[in-house]
Amino acid sequence: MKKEIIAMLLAGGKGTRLGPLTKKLAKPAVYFGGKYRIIDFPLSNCANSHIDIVGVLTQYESILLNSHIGVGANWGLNTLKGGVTILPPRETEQGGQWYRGTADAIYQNIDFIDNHNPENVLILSGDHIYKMDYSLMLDFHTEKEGDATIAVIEVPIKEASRFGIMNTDETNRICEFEEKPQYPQNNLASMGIYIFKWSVLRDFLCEDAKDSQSEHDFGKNIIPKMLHEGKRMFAYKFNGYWKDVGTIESLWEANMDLLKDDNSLNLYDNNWKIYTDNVECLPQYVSNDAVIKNSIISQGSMIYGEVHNSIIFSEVYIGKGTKVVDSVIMPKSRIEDGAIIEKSIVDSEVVINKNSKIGNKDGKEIFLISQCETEEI
Ligand code: ADQ
Ligand code: ADP
Repeated sequence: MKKEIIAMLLAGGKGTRLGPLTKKLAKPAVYFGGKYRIIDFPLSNCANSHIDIVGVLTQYESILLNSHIGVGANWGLNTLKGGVTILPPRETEQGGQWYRGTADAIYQNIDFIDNHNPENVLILSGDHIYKMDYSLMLDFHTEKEGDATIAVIEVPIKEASRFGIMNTDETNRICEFEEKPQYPQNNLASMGIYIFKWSVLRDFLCEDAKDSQSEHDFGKNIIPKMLHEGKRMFAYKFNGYWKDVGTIESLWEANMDLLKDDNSLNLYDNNWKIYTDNVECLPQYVSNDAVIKNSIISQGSMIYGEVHNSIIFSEVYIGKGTKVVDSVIMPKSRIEDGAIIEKSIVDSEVVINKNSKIGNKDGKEIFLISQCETEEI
């Protein structure tokens, strides 16, 4: 029997722009929002959209990601028919090689997809923070009888060169597409979320695999080729909160967005929960002298100092006389007595020494403190 749709989640990128945060961790495994990892968002979206078969394509530093995802139980995905399958590059009869790009990662898993015999394939990225009902995008795709549908969002024009940018006609059919244009003419950006008719995509992937000039990338190769060959490609407009957290600055901003009054991501929405691997921790403790304002404080943390407009992950220690402002402190880090942290991201398991001062709340830059080094971004 034909399945209407399955999802393939690309989680293999190195994430070099996140600096030391991804030295030992794949980008999708990076911490976010006090208790989550980035990949929890697309996985929860799949579960909430009733997509019950998800292949996760991993590659770079994938061990931690594998143990976090497991069989998908935290997202309720293992109890459904298919569940989550982790798909690292592997040896086959034809030999084996690393995924050469996003399209190659899907190409190397053609058998997995064929086994499920889907009408459509949803391709997702492991590094976006958003809540999205993919079933509405599928309805749009089906209604348009599209070969491909790309989710799009308007971005500030000064950021447009970081994205795939397109032009559409009045029926939302895509007429032009350029991957990361140097001088973007408009701001309609690809969110890197695609629904393809599988039979069509399959042919393009097989062609692309033979092309030695290709970088085997959806944005650079597959989408331009499909458009060039006149395929029916549509843009599905998304109006909610969406952020590509590929840089330290955007990761910090997305965390800070959670603390805004008008935050449209809303993690407290019971109709669209974001699930994660719940770690067992002690309750948090807040001392008599502690001051906490507009912050998210996670389990097992101990607060003796001041925390303003910050995200504190689990088992963090904030010592006496400290001041943490506009910052993100990842699990198990210790801010020793008297330290001042402003506009910074402190990686997990880092100790900030007594009375040190890091960051500047009035400055433009975000400071990143990790175990390996201290960086000014
Ligand atoms: P980029 O953000 O540059 O552009 P890309 O580097 O292709 O995205 O990564 C997309 C996803 O694939 C990430 O989750 C990454 O981890 C994963 N990935 C990268 N290489 C991989 C590999 N070899 N194997 C497995 N997974 C891999 C894309 C589009 C743009 C669009 C933006 C939106 O190309 O058109 O605007 O996403 O963020
Ligand atoms: P960034 O652009 O921040 O480095 P991305 O996740 O977008 O992060 O991926 C960057 C590049 O790393 C991509 O071009 C991708 O092809 C490449 N890449 C993906 N997997 C690996 C890997 N296992 N080892 C090295 N590079 C990889």
